[in-house]
Amino acid sequence: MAACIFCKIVKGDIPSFKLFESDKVLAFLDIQPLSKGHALVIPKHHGAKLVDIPDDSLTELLPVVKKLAVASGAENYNVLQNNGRLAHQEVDHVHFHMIPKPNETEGLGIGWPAT
Ligand code: DGP
Repeated sequence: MAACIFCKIVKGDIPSFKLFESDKVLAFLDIQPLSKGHALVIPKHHGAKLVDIPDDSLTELLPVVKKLAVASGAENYNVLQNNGRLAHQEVDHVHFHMIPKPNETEGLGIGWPAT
């Protein structure tokens, strides 16, 4: 979709710090991180909400979220996926947030990239 920010990131028209890439999935650092290592995992196929994404793309997303959670080194993290404005979705291209919750003793980011 031409006007979609995340489609532009997929095409390389907007730069991003890529963490993982496959035929169907891209992961990159969030530009407005809530913590160090805050990552976004998206299907390359454009769809605004979860229900718009083909199952074969969806099934590839969660293992990548898991891979990034492990690579972050965080023992504590949130995985979020917002759908619609009332649910705080700002970018209308499906994305999973993987948000490490660092404590004072654990290091973060050492595992990037997660390939
Ligand atoms: P949400 O509220 O769930 O739609 O979160 C959208 C996230 O996307 C938000 O945390 C900021 C991030 N974001 C928006 N534009 C860009 C961008 O151009 N590059 C990157 N890396 N992240 C972006």
